[in-house]
Amino acid sequence: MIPKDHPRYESLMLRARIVDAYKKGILADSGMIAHGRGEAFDYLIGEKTTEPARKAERAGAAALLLAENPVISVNGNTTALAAEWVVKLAEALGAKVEINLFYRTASRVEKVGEALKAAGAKVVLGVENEEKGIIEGLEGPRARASLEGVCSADVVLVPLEDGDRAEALVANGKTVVTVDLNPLSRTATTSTVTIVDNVVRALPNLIQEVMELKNCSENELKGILEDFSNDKNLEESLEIVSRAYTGDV
Ligand code: PTJ
Repeated sequence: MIPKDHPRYESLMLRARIVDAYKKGILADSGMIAHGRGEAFDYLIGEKTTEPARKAERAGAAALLLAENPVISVNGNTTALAAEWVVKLAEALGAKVEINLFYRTASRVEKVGEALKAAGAKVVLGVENEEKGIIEGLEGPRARASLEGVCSADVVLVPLEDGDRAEALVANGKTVVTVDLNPLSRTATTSTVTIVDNVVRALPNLIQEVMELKNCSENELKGILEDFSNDKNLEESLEIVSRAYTGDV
């Protein structure tokens, strides 16, 4: 039991969810390590949504609203921390939800699917008994994707994605929106729009942006996307990280 007045209450609660998801078979063991890396970067940006993150969330929402076939690709960590937000965002966008696991096992796919359904998802792609598609340029289970989901998507939201897969998705002509607290990761630097924010804040913020932008014209949405530079935005996030030691974040 974590006392509510603990100064690191929020962070400890997220840890507890991660550990619980691991015990339930939703999270990969490496998912705990990935979470620790995320925690460290989150600490450095002040554990809040920064200005550049907010700009990226707006650009990401514009990209997803412009999509003809938007897909939210979900792994163990995202399910553990933000399953309800994934479902709400998918509803707001009319997007598909697909399970794509880096450490794929039939049992984890089943458990992640159950958790997404418990959070309100009606249809979940990427499950075991589905016809398999392939992301060109990747090999093994990591290459697997759903034919009606990621394979035919024009815009994919991939929170906490592995670098190889993010690169392959971009190479396959997809617009890739990612959420990654590490602005130096290969995923962050190769994606079209990188949101350097914790997935627990980024997904609710994306929903808010989608609601605010959904009546914009196609040209207005394209304008938001064209004005966004991922490289510049990552530089701004890195600047915030480097100011952290002065306590000035
Ligand atoms: O569930 P699976 O099998 O698909 O596995 C998922 C993980 C995340 C274990 C797998 O994709 C992996 O090993 O990822 P990496 O290469 O460790 O990358 C994870 C990235 O997510 C790192 O750059 C972390 O900084 C970042 N990250 C971790 N937690 C969060 C985060 N970014 C946003 N919000 C978080 N809560």
